[in-house]
Amino acid sequence: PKTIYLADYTPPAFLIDTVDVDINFQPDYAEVTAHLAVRRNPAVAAASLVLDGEELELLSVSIDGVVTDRYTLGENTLVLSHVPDVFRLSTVVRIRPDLNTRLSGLYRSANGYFTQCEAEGFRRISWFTDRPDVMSRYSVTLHADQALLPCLLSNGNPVASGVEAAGRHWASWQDPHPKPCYLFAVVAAKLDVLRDSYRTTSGREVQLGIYVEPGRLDQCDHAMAALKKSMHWDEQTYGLECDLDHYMIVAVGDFNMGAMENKGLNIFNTKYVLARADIATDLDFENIDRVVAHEYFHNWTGNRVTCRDWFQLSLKEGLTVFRDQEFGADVHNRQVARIHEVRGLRAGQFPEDAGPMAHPVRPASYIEINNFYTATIYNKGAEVVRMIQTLIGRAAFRRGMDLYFERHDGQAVTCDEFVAAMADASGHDLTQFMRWYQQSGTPHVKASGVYDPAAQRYVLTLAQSAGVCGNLLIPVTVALIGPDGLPLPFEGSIDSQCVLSLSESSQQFTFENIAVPPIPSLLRDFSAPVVLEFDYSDEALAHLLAHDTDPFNRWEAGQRLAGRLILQATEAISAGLEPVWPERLVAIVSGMLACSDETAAFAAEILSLPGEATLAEQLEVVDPDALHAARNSLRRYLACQLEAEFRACYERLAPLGAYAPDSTSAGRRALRTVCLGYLCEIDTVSYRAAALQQFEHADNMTDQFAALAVLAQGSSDESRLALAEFYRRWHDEPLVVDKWLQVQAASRCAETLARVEALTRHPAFELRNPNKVYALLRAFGGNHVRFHAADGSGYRFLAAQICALDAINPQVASRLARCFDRWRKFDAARQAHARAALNMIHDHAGLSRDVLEIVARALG
Ligand code: B3K
Ligand code: ZN
Repeated sequence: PKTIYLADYTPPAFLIDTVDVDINFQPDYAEVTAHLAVRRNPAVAAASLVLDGEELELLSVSIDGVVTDRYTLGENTLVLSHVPDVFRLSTVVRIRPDLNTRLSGLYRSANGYFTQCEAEGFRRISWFTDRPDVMSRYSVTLHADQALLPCLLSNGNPVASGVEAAGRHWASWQDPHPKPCYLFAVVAAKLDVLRDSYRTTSGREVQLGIYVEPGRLDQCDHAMAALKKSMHWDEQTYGLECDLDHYMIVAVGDFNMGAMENKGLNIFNTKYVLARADIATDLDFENIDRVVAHEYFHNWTGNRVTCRDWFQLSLKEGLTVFRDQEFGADVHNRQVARIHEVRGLRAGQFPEDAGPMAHPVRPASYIEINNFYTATIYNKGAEVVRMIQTLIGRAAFRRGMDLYFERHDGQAVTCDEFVAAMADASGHDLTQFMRWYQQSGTPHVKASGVYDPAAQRYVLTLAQSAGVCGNLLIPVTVALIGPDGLPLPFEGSIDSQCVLSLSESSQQFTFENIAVPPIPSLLRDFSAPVVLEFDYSDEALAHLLAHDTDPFNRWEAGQRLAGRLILQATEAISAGLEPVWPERLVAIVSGMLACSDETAAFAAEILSLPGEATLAEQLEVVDPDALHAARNSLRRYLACQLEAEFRACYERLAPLGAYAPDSTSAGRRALRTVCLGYLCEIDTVSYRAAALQQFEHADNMTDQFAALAVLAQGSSDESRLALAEFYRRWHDEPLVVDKWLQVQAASRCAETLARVEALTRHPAFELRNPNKVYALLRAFGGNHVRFHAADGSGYRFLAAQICALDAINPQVASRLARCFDRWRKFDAARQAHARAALNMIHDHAGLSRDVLEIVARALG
């Protein structure tokens, strides 16, 4: 397969001003006629027009209305040489959406036909210059059977519709906004619609519609509310209004990713639309808010200003994740949201950045662009945007956004343009900052402090690990916490903190008039995506955990303390010793359990230990069994020491009334679930009975599923009973069945692999449905102790599944193959098993380039 390089970018040789598409849906194929108004790009000297196409059966090509055979068909290209400077190109192709199991391009799902064109799906619908810097005005006409496919939708505004012979109908849509073809969408399906409307500040009336499988309108209210909240938030926060007359969201059960921001016609995975208290958890409700907002925000950051090429993907994704994070923080709980973001970064992005798929936020090359919709592009990309805001301040950041839109509305641009707007609006020099876009890997920042009592001075030294691109510009937000727990004011501080700019390999920062020896609170609110090393004593961490005025760093101190103890215990267990736990923790945890309702969500975060994958990154050679045993031993220790406190807290937090997904009551539920989890570590009949009781009597999915998840960590009768009952109750709700699969695949039980293998043959599982694959197979691949089993059984199982899936859906297979990323962190015997499994995938006949790229990098 061919590697594509950023350095090879050249502007398009031809521009396409308008596209008229006609799609005729027939029972086992669709005929697509496209008329393109093509004109030579005066800035580029090129003779031939090269169009992209994939799995298209070409029926005809005409130039200015005259059928021609003067073209060359290559493997996935259609080349027309000696074309006029301006002409109308028409092509007719036949495609087979019913056979399209890749779910890229136009494909069939239960209720009809749907599209997914990002990144390169449009070429699976029609011949086109499939690249984001070719922007065109589209008009679309759809023809289909009226009874089977009553909803005919596309981007923009409906302009006309009518009936045809033989029970068929048609509809035409026109999108007034020029767009790249990756934002093209059509839907032809049988769907119900929830309608509403939104009036923008300037008075534009936007018709809103959420389209779902018939019978599910009662699961759409939350998504509709989220959409209206997002529209309002973007007006308030960034002065950005909706530019559309119609904004539609369509939910589909077969979808490779979460959702897609097609102009005016978002297509969503059902997982991020459908919700009702009895089938969706608090986390589901919150994720729906975030994803609905994310896709809506793309309308400005991605659609109106789009990417010049796919290397700039983070231009829209990093920025839009940052925006949805800020929205989530504003409408939910800012402190807890930030903690979740950092947990996600450490569990996903840091390992990615330390493994074979490490790449900069702006990659320099790729083989398959779909492999680069990664935690680095999305989440590290969002951190990079957040750092700009931290460095220049919120007001300047807002001016930078305004300037970015003023300069680039309607254009396809690069990350440089975004940073330039921020630099120009703020007066900051961000030249050095640009290295964040070029350099992969997680930087380490070493900090040390010296207090001079005679001079009343504290000197903080910060040093960064050298990267290949040189030193980075790293914002480090700092406060100094005194012995009484109060932050000490110092010169230049605002609210007793300041943002230090670390730009050299080592720098000293001096704080004067510091009357007492402080404990530094560093990298507050996680001001940069780095690993911070500071030699805190256990006492200092306990002090910060109790007193830091930055809630993120309070949580961080707890995670550091717990992480350090678990890693020490891991070493002890590996050496055949019993772990010992310091009593200090008991008082800390006990204090957290006495929190108020308002701080319950935060307490739940403090009491949730760092995960195994996150901790594994800190080990030279990972012993996953010892790590697992150590972490659980700490949980058991705390449960035994604080049994009465956990029980009291569990009882105190019993539901107060009918379920509502608001953040305060969600916080109560989260902490109550944490308590139940600890209590069940004691593994007595009475706590299992309590869990079963909660499972049976819960009036909402959050509490019901929490109890199931706790029980599923064991193989008791109660566990079997609850799992069987859950499936009996919910087998008709696909999204709930996903939870049932996922909770079994994530279980620490020794028999998990055997159970997952059996579930692949269960009627509830379907290899063709991405949600089922993620729920069962990817959850198993993320089950640290079971996937990395010493005998290699986990590796062999997943490798075989990846090969089977690759023939159906390479994008999803390739995401599954990422479970192998960290195989080199383990001992020689495990590495040998993993290598054999990877080789088996690598040598599999007909392997897609998607999976090949991942596996070759892993082995390489
Ligand atoms: N932009 C889409 C992702 C498309 C995935 C292509 N493989 C979702 C999003 O980030 O909003
Ligand atoms: Zn996005």
